[in-house]
Amino acid sequence: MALVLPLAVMTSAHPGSFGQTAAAPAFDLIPLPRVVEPRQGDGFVLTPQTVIYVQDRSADAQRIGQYLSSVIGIAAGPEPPRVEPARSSPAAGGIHLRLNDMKEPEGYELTVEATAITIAAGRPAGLFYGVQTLRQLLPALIEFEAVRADEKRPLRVPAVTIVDHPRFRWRGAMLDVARHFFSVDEVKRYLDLISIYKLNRLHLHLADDQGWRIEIKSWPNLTRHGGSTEVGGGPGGFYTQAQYSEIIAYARDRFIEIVPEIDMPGHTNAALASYAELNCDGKARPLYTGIEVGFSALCVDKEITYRFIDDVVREIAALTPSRYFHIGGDEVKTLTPEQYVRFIERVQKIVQSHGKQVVGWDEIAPAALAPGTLVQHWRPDGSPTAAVSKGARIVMSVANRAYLDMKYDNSTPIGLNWAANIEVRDSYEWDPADVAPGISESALEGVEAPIWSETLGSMRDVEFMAFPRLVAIAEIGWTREDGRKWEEFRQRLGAHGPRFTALGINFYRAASVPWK
Ligand code: TNX
Repeated sequence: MALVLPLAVMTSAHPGSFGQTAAAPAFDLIPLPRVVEPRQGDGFVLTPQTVIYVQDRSADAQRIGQYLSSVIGIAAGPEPPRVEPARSSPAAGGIHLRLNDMKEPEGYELTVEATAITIAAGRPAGLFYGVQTLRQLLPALIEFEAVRADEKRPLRVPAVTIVDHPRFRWRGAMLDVARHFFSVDEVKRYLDLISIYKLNRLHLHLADDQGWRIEIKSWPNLTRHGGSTEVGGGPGGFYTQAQYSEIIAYARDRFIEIVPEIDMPGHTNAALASYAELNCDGKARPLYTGIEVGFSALCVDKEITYRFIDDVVREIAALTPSRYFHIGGDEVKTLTPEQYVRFIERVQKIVQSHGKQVVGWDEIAPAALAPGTLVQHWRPDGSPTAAVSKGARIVMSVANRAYLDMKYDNSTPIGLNWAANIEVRDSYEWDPADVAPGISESALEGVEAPIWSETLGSMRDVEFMAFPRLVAIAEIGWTREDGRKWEEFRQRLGAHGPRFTALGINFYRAASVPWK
């Protein structure tokens, strides 16, 4: 019989359990869960007979069972564990996934005993996060496809009870596929990696001066011409609508929502190069492969501009389950403030007419924002107070903490440094609720770590900049603020070195982290 106590009781009865700095270092889990209670006994050993029992017949729950089976793979036996419907009287000796009446939408409880492992959650998302926690309780070697299965055994999971839910609803990463293009398989790999750390948004920056990366059937030259290059003059690329849908489905299976961004009115040279009529002077711009910003803008006083935007938003919105559509709005240097505000307000109406809510970079704050708009705060010297006072909610991506394209230090061979050099400690040791006066926890939708790709030409480059800083941001998004301490985090992070290696991640071996 599993010992499952309500969270409040557990927390108050064991005030020292949070963080687990002393005896058990929280089993090196990242993000750190709310409550980690080691239990008596030896824990659970996976064998070739271990079965995954899924109590709920929903497609989501079944998929999570299959996902867990594929994570374990052939580490426990000659075949991945079987996935079966739960029996009415719970069988001992298996891994049980079940839905209960837990209120926290992404919360879960994980119990490991000698006789069984149980993950219970109110919703499938919570089951998935419980599975990711269980994955981290298994040896890093399970991630290593090249290692012989018998070298991974015995697969022992320590006896423990974990009760957990996230701090923020929005725990995001952003990938700039415009400056350099990344293939569907590369995006899937990024999704795989971020899902291990319980991130639940991937914002795709789908258009910028250097490239248009998503097929728009009513404006085919956007990708045919506008998608044909990238920074440095490489061949670029784009996603067909079918490929975009494939990315969305892959993300959904990992409980990640894809948030599409079409940056406008600036950062639009690829569109202006593809269609002469979008320019005020009616002349197509040349394609652009440099890394300057701020020089391009749609012709905000021409009606065709809004027909164009309506078509683009309609086609993308129809493919996108997220309620959000990101309109960019950053770094416009060629319009008057009045032109800019009028543009944003008109585009907001278009986005709403297609059933979506606007997300924009913090420059959109002077416009009249509809309730429910999300403002992504990125400028270190800015303040989101104006946006908050209009009822917007904030996604915190402040560049001197959360930008993964910033160099670690002066010797980092790739990346930019206009906002800061960001060492791993800098990316961890800050509180999104304490970045600027006037925003508090309740105004925050969450955090997001963008990675801009001007200087990142390959997935290896992306991984080097994202790992381990993205893992630090993931913990900020999930773990209670009062449970985070750099001294303790760096130990847990060091323990993830072998897991990064097993996953083939090209990561930055920060000197400040005791890598195992
Ligand atoms: C600023 S952040 C930009 C991007 C650049 C990035 C480079 C933002 C909203 N705009 O266009 O790629 O800096 O760090």
